[in-house]
Amino acid sequence: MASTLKNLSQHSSKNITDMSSKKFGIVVSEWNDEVTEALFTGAVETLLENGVNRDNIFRNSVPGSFELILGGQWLAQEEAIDAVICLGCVIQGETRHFDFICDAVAQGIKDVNLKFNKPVIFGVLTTDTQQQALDRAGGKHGNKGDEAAITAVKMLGF
Ligand code: DLZ
Repeated sequence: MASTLKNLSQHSSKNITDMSSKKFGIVVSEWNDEVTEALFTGAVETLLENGVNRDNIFRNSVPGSFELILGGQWLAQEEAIDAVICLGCVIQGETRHFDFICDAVAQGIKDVNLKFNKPVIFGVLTTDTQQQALDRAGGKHGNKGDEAAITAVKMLGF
C-alpha cells in the first residue's frame, strides 16, 4: 500500500518558490472533525514553514466532504486566491455511500481545478476505519494536511 511506503508528510524541496505574497483558501469538512481539524492544523503549519504569510490563509468550513466541491469552487472563483486546499475524511460505512461520496468529491475537485485553472488540492482521506484516518492525520503515517499544503505550494512553483 502506498502509505506503508511513504510517510504523507515527506517531500522534497523541489519547486518551492517565494510564497510570501500567495493566498491560500482552505475548505474543511466538519464530518469526522477530529480528523479534519488535525488535517487543517498540519496544512497551516506546513504553509507557514514554507514562507506563507498567516494573513494570506483563509479558512471556510462545509458540513461534509461532498460540500468540499462547491466550497472549493466558491474559493477558487475568488481572483485573489492563488490555490485552494480541500480537507475531508470519508470513512467506509455499511452502505455504498462511501463510494458515491469519494467518487463525486474526487471528480468534483478535479473539475474545479480545470474550470478555474488554478490548483485545487484533494486533501481527503478515504479510509476503512477511523484509526486509519487518525494514523494519517498527524499519526504514524504523517499528516495528509501537510501533503496537501506542500502540493499546493509546489503547484504554485510550477
Ligand atoms: C452522509 C455522510 C456519511 C455517511 N459519511 C461521511 C463521511 O464519512 N465523511 C464526510 O465527509 N461526509 C460524510 N457524509 C456527509 C456527506 O459528505 C454530505 O455532507 C451529505 O451527503 C449531504 O450532502
